[in-house]
Amino acid sequence: MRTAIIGLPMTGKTSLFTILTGVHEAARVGSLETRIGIAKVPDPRLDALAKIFDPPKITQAVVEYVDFPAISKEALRDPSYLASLRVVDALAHVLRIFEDPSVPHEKGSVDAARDRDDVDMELVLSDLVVVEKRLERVEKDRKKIRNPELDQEHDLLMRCKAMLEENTPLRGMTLSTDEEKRIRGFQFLSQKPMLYVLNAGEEDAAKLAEVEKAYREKLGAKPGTEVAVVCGKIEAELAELGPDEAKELMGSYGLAEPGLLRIITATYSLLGLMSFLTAGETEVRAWTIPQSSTAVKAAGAIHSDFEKKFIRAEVVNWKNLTDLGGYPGVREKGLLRLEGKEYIVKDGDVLVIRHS
Ligand SMILES: Nc1nc2c(ncn2[C@@H]2O[C@H](COP(=O)(O)OP(=O)(O)OP(=O)(O)O)[C@@H](O)[C@H]2O)c(=O)[nH]1
Ligand SMILES: [Mg+2]
Repeated sequence: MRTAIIGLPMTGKTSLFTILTGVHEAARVGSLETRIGIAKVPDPRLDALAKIFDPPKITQAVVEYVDFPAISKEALRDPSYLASLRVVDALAHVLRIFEDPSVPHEKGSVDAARDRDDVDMELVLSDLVVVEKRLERVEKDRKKIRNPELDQEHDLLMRCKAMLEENTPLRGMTLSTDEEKRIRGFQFLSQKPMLYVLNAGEEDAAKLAEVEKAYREKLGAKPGTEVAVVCGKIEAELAELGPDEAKELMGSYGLAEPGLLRIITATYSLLGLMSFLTAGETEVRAWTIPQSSTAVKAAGAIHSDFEKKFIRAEVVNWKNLTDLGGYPGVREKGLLRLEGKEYIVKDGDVLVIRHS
């Protein structure tokens, strides 16, 4: 799972990257390279389980973030910039809402809705170029041979074109499973799920929830999008501190919860993800899978062999397992269930996969 952090110059992209990955690099303002970092998904359930199983290893789920150079018309014509943007699963667009005269704003004033629309339009235009090029090719081919496949592709591309020409991102498009497959190869930028990250000033630190609510209304609910807010500058500083110091500083700013948690939660919800857990004497671990995944798919996330040789899954809710102090307790209470391949895994399920 990889999310690209994009946005106009000096909006707080690198600050967000630091918040998420804990990797700090102050000297990169205006940098033209992309950087990949790993965010560990905070999960208190792991700590609770570790208390019971006392394993040498605790492994959090991870999500990858890429710090992209500022987005612009030029960048979106650069083949290598485009290529690395096309392969990500989601986009996080950093919108500046902090006022600070010492930080220049490319457009001269702070206006999140305008910046959102401008960047979305650039994504739309870049997709339109791809659609038109492909349509030209398909139309040529259709003159040579009759092929229902080509006709279907033509119709689908015409639908994309109509949407894009109305300046509507493809995120809002309703697609059948077949169309979804057909369209996937184009890796359209305006089709990628979009997280709008509002970068607020330190004066907003104590009321981030209110700020987020106000901006949700201002930006309007759009399909395939989510909104989250961070306090870029101070939260990036926090990312470098140890947990105790960070907590103290958070308290002094009035920050209720770490930005990492808010962004990850929003990313999970945007991408329809959830976590299940595994717990034993050697390792306690969280795994990320799409919501509504079956037990056999969850087994495959652990190991492809487990998916092929799946027999059954032993399932128990993490809270029951920790409340009752381990497996003997849940067995005694009859809370450990045996489930088959088609069982729909729930967030917080602890699984043991039985395989041949
Ligand atoms: N006052 C204030 N300044 C901020 C905030 N977030 C970022 N900045 C400042 O804005 C400048 C740019 O921040 P970065 O995180 O480097 O922004 P960026 O989008 O990565 O910038 P480029 O990569 O150069 O496009 C830095 O000087 C930050 O200290 C904020 O919440 N409040
Ligand atoms: Mg940067």
